[in-house]
Amino acid sequence: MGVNHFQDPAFYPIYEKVAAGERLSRDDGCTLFHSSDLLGVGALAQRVRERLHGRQAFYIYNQHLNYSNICVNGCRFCAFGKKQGKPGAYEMTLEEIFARIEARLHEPITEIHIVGGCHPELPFSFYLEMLRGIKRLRPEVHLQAFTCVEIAHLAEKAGLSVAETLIALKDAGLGSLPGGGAEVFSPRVRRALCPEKLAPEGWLSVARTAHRLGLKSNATMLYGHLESLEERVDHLVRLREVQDDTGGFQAFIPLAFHPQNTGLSDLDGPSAMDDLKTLAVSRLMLDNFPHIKAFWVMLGPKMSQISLCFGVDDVDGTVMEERITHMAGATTPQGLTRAQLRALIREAGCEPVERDTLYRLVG
Ligand code: V47
Repeated sequence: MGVNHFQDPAFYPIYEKVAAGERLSRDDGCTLFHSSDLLGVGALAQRVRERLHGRQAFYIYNQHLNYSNICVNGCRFCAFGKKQGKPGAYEMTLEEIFARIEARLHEPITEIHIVGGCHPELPFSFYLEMLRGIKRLRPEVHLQAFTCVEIAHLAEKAGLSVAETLIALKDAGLGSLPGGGAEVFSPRVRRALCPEKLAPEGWLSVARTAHRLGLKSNATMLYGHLESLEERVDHLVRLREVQDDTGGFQAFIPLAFHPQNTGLSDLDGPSAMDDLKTLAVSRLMLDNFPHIKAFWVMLGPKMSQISLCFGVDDVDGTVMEERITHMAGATTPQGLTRAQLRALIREAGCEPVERDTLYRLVG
């Protein structure tokens, strides 16, 4: 890749920085987002991706478990969360949860990804029992459970500090935190979309505490709704600052907004150009994040495959049952097999690598 590669002359100084391994500024992030030179942004992001991971592309054999959608927050972008007692609200009992795990004991699952709403009543003991019970059934599995938002909620309900809550969950089997609930940190957007939800400072503080206690976590950004491109860059910069301090984030996952059945159903959601550009700019801005993940459930397997040429090095996993995106209109399958994931990666010219949650190689 040379300087002549770019349609957009504003990319030349950015190219020099990327080639030298220098950090990009907020202005660079905005320049990249505002440009229509998608292939130029992609080429820059691929340079970083290949420096970090060569041709490797990661996937995991995982199971998603959305134990309850009952939630006190009422976020306008969410079709999953329901107020207690309202149509569509559900909560699994511990027995139902364990039955879901038992049903797939014969599969070589290495991670169970557990996310739910902020339930007004479930006691803290329910969450501890859930983790302990799953660990009894599958001692070897890694439990990636509860977003920073759920952790802060559990702490408040239990009358514990965030650190005490995380320590108790860790003792019960928690292995790491998924990246959900960050949405977009802009106060303007949050006032419009999710005023009840844990504020950005709270989300970042839970992540910092988890990292201090030795728990890794992921980070997300919900994009393609009311946020501006500058607000996206700000979100990335705030995550980058925390990562400079803690080093505890593993992957960043941009989440493509799905409008159906939400309070923003008049919107279209992000375009294909936007999906790819957001992944590529994330790779470029988050120079201290090891991995950029394309969550195929939201992007679709086809877009996830192409994203491997735009800075992405991870396509998540087998999943098999997902409710949050599907309740918001996703038409993607509920799961992909290992063979499908490997074929998708290979066809993009990458080498499929099965990983566990902590990016250790499996098999
Ligand atoms: O926190 C809610 C988002 C998140 C919608 O850490 C929506 O590896 C799109 O965080 N359209 C949950 N997104 C999913 C999540 C996740 C997924 C896969 C992997 C990982 C990881 C994390 O989904 C929520 C919220 O930010 N969300 N509603 C919607 N309508």
